[in-house]
Amino acid sequence: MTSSTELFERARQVLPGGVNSPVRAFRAVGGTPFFVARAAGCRLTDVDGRSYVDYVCAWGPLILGHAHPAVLEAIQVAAGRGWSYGAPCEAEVQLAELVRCRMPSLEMVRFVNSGTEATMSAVRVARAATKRELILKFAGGYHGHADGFLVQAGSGVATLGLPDSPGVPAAVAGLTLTVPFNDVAAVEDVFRRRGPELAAVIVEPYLGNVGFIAPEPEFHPTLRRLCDAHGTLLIFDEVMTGFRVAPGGAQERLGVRPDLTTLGKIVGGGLPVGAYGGRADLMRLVAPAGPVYQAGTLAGNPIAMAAGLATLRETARAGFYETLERRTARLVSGISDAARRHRVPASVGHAGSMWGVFLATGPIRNYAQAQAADVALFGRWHRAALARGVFLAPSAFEAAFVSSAHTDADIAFTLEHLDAALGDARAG
Ligand code: KE4
Repeated sequence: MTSSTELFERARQVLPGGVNSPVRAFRAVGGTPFFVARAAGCRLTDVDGRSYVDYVCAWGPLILGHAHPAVLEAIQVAAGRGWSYGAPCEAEVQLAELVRCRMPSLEMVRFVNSGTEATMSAVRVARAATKRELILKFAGGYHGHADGFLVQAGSGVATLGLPDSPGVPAAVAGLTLTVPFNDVAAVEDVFRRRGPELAAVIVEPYLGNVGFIAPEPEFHPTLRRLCDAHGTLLIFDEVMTGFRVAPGGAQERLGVRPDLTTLGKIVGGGLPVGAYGGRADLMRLVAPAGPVYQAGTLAGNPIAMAAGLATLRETARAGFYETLERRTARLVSGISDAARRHRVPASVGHAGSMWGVFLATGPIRNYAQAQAADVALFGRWHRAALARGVFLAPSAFEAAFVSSAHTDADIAFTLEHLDAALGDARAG
């Protein structure tokens, strides 16, 4: 019995499913999750001494890889000054100013502790500003676990095949309309029928919680146009894409300016940070500047702010994003070639260093089509890859990531072993 197996048995006695977030339980791919002993660069090492090239990257935050020296030093220096003040500190202002510089649509920013807090708060602001209650999201979109978002959600809900979630009142779920991603006609129909009731459209600009699905060229401009025509606010949920798919996130890459944006993951460098921001007239509605209440004991935590600042500053280095995109393109191209050699239907995609592969014939343009992916084959591939030292997201319905710590040699190692693992998986 491995130490991970023993730890997982103990964990299941005291933590629901043995984990603190469902996707970590390996339910969708089988096997026992490994328990991490330490991490550095692009590698995780488990309690049994096995190491893995990591493409989960803590589900997105670690664009620099694990334990980056600049982030480690920033955390250590900040910790030496105390680690929770319950009062403002300069780092909060510095990070907010840096976010605004990188993403100018965020004229004002509020820091919270998670992506979920960011999205639930942004929707509250939108409802207050418009005095409307309905929101529109997209099937497979995952915006955290607040009640109103657990309607045809992605990520763990999709991974575990859950019919949304018990405990969400019908009255709350009924305020969330859902249509397929990339479906312009369906969006136009919703606005035709319910436009005057719509407070906001909330969208992952690139779907990353069903695997990786890119928007079609007319999709986001249509959302922008219809929101403007109906007084509805456009919320870009950039928790995953922010600072990932471009220096200024998806809104820079797509050239579409949302009214509100939510952030998480990279903005905290792997520490618990979420943020929401946008038009100053909207953000001035947030207490204590305005009447929309939102608060948080640990919001703006000085260590988390320091980690976010160090991370964003490192990503500002010349050529950072170009190198990441080049390596990611090489990885997905190699995976596509391997699938072809093994005669496995596969559809790969990436934007910047966010990527995904569906074991299904492409193109995949929405969640319904993504569900055609061969989940059983993906599970066998995941396990075979893990045995060879490559850690893919333990779900056929999650995006993956490349960090600046992944070298060309790591990509070559990965392609060699993913190819062999796919052969093993196909052999069954
Ligand atoms: P958190 O509350 O988990 O910090 O953020 C929620 C969230 C909101 N919006 C988007 C676009 C997101 O991707 C997320 C969280 N992403 C998942 C991974 N697909 C988190 C992983 C997990 O739940 O363990």
